Amino acid sequence: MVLQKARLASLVLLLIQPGLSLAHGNQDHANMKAAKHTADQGKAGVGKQHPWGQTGDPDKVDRKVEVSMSDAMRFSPDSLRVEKGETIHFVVRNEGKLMHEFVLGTTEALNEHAELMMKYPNMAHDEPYMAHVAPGASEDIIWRFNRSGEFGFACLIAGHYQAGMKGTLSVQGPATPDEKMTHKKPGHSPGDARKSGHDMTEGRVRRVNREQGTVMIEHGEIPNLNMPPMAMMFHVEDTDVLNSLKPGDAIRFKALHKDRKFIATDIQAP
Ligand SMILES: [Cu+2]
Repeated sequence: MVLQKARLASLVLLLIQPGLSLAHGNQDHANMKAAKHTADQGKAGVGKQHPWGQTGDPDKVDRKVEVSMSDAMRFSPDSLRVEKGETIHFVVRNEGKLMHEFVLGTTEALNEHAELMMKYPNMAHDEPYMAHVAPGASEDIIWRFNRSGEFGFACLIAGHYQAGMKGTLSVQGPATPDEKMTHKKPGHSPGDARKSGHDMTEGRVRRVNREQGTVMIEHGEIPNLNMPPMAMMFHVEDTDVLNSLKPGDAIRFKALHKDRKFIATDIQAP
């Protein structure tokens, strides 16, 4: 019910201001949510380790934290404090009339991502530490803070971050020796792009949407677009290729940015 409302709301928004809302609003949210958790959680139900934590287990939530977002480009509260080891269930509510999002990360990661969003406003992402929330809707994130440090959260929709839509998140607790290694800047994974030639990108299929002609790809570095590894939605020009793709497939492809859209061409299974 809530999800349907959210979709309806983003559809309406799409009609009113196609340019803006396309930023993050054109996803099938129901599918996205369902796939998000399975895609990121390994066999043990534990997601990839990020410097700011990992996907939390819904059965091990310590506390619920409500965050609201407004068209004044502010979060409330805009400062959070967490004990190291806590699993937080965030309920993120959009009180405004514009699309907003809630993304967790280090300051470096958020800055880098915000810059990409200014460059490519139509980028549609999919990570377990972010929620795109339609006007009037709310979304959930379950996140385990198993690394101490000073982190943040932000709305990275083009212009919102720059208007100050961000907050601080402090995770208190002693650091363990292995944490120091994960605190370094998210580096370029060696080889990925170089190995595969100048304009080919390595990736893994997360989801295929044949009606929309899109595919969500967890991709490596894209040298020709100067984009770091992440999960992102691509359009395909020839939708027939989608019939041969399924979640989990390892692929190589050429990533292009054309008419404000990301396009995957020359898709090949290695
Ligand atoms: Cu926003």
